[in-house]
Amino acid sequence: MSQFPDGFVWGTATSAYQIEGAYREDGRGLSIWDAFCRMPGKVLNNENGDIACDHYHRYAEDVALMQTMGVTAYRFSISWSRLLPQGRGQINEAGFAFYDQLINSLLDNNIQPWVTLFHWDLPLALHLEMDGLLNPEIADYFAHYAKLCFERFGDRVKHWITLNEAWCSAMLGYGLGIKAPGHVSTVDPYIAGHNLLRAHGKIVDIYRRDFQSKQNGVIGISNNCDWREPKSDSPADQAAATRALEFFLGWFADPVYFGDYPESMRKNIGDRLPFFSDKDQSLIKDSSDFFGLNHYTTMLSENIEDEQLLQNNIRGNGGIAADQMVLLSDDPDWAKTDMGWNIVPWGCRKLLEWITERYNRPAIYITENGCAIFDDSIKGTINDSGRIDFLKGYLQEISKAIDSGVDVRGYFVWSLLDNFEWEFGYKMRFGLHYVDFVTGDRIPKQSADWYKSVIKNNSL
Ligand code: GBH
Repeated sequence: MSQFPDGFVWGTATSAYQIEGAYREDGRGLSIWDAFCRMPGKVLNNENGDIACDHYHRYAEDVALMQTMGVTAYRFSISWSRLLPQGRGQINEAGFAFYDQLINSLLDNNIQPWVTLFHWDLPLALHLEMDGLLNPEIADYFAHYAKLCFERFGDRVKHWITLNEAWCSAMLGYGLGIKAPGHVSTVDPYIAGHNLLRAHGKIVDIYRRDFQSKQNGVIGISNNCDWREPKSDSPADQAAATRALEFFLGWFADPVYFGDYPESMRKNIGDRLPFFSDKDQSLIKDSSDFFGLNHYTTMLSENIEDEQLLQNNIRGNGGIAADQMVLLSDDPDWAKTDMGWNIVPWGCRKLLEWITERYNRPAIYITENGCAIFDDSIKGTINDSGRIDFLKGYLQEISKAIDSGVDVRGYFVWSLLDNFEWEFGYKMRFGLHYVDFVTGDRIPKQSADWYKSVIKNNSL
């Protein structure tokens, strides 16, 4: 049996574009995802988030689902262009009203709101008018938007996450172009990532200077990282695995904990990797009250210098294989989810131990973990034993990590609902609840019931 510490936070997570819908209602402005989805061929079946789970209209029902499971926290993101349709300037009161209602309804049900300010949906106007994340000034607009959120919601919201998975915005949005805005480059991911870190630093500075002491909340960043296991015992492969983790998690966590990018990145990327000004550095270093981690899978890492092989090794590293000089692969014995992602629970433990060691034992919240897995629907009940096995396996390893001294304080299942899974459209279902996208009906899967008992017992 795995017993979790007292006060362990049990939650679920979603993001605005993936669930809200109501994309043109009540004054919402467009985001880069609204535009990206309209480019034929970018999203499976050319689907989009116009309606998604219609959470904008059905939020009360969704809060009730969480209340039934007994979660103590809900992580959702705010749609920037719902509050500021142009990303700056004119504000949209209807947008604030929506989040006020959602937050109040969560609190009425004893569920703590964990708010992500940016989960990839940059206002389209900022992208078109000023080049989005490539323009250094974007950090000021992030800061302005964040300040409005603290002013309006900070009396009730005590947990803030500045950015979700900056790695994905930078690498998949500005490198491979498989996520919005669909930009392809080997230089720009590093610029986009740099400006995201600068934005994060400014946002945290504002919160700490003007709000934290009055509002008594915490603020941090959530980074994603898949575990990298050396393919062999050779020192070269061991070093390759470390390098792969530095290029993945170190890219964003090293600046936040140490004030600069990992040495290995400087060495391999050269002058394509920007430098922090002293001012930026002082804002970014020590800018997270907790370590937010999104974790999904594991791959093997092999040291390799053949450019050609590396150029084609896109999966798992977003096309920067040639910068890392790491070839990623799968162990054929590993089972996979519907996404084709390897199911390797011990990889999660090793990653937690790696973080603990490298960043000097931070308080870690796993702000996302979950899977898309075949759901067998029989007479109105959804049998997703595969998901239960997945979550159980990962939670067991998390519990082992805690026993060995890793400070994990909470866990959020991705996701509360089946939702718009970005470039995979509605095909990939990550939810604890099944969503019928024709009627909008929600049906709890067996995993929702199972999660309820885990929460109730605070143990597996
Ligand atoms: C998260 O990203 C997002 O925050 C969330 O919005 C999304 O819905 C959810 O996960 C599910 O996708 O193909 O073997 O190379 C996930 C980040 C980064 C995890 C890439 C898997 C690639 C595995 N992902 N990684 S592989």
